Amino acid sequence: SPIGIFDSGLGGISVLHTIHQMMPGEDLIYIGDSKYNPYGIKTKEEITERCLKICDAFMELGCKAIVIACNTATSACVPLLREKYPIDIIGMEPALKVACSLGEKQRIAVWATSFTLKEEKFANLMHRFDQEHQIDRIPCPDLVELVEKDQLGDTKKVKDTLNFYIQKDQGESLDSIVLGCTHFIFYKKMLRQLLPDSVQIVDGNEGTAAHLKDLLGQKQLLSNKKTGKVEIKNTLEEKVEYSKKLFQRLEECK
Ligand code: DGN
Repeated sequence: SPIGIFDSGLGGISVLHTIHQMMPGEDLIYIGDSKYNPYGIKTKEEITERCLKICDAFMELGCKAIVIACNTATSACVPLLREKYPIDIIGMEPALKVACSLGEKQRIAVWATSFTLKEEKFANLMHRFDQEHQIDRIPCPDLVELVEKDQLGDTKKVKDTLNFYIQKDQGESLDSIVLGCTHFIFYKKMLRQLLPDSVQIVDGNEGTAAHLKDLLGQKQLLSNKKTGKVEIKNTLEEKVEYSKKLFQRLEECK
């Protein structure tokens, strides 16, 4: 049976790609909720309602696990989803732990949606690390919008926006930036060019995929096929082609 993966729109395509790379034999179904994007400025109740709809759809499709490829949706309702559904629900959170493991007294900027940064889940995560490290929260709503609007090129607008967020935390003295929103992964290469070499860029995609593989392995639910099917859906029909193009783009630069 397949693994269901979803996000508020296109960001989760980067997670879909990482999972496909790590577990090529699995059948994957992706649902992007672009019709209701962005989640980042909605209420917890609104986000939860969308997540329930999507997870119901995955259950009907007979999924063996669900990955919430969205930090915002995870902060809103992961405990509730875990209670409601009988299969493994894998969530995402900003990879602060990875960033803090890079050295002592790290200066870290966490880029995410304002929702993720405001929620209790993140406050608890911060609390585990902010005694020893300096952690800045940077909400980056414009980056989500740029991705949703197909603005992935190396344009002035994209660079200006990235530079704006870099300047917000004085790029030079930083040790790392945590990409705590799956949409931002598409700008990783460009960010690399804009940032000094000393600044690491950290994200949670690999960790999430590895965790999923572990859980399925423990339950002997891993597929033994060589190549799985990747199906990409979106609640906005006109975004399906663009989503496939994004996936293809990641395939080509691996
Ligand atoms: N991609 C989502 C995340 O990881 O938080 C959020 C995007 C959004 O809906 N604002």
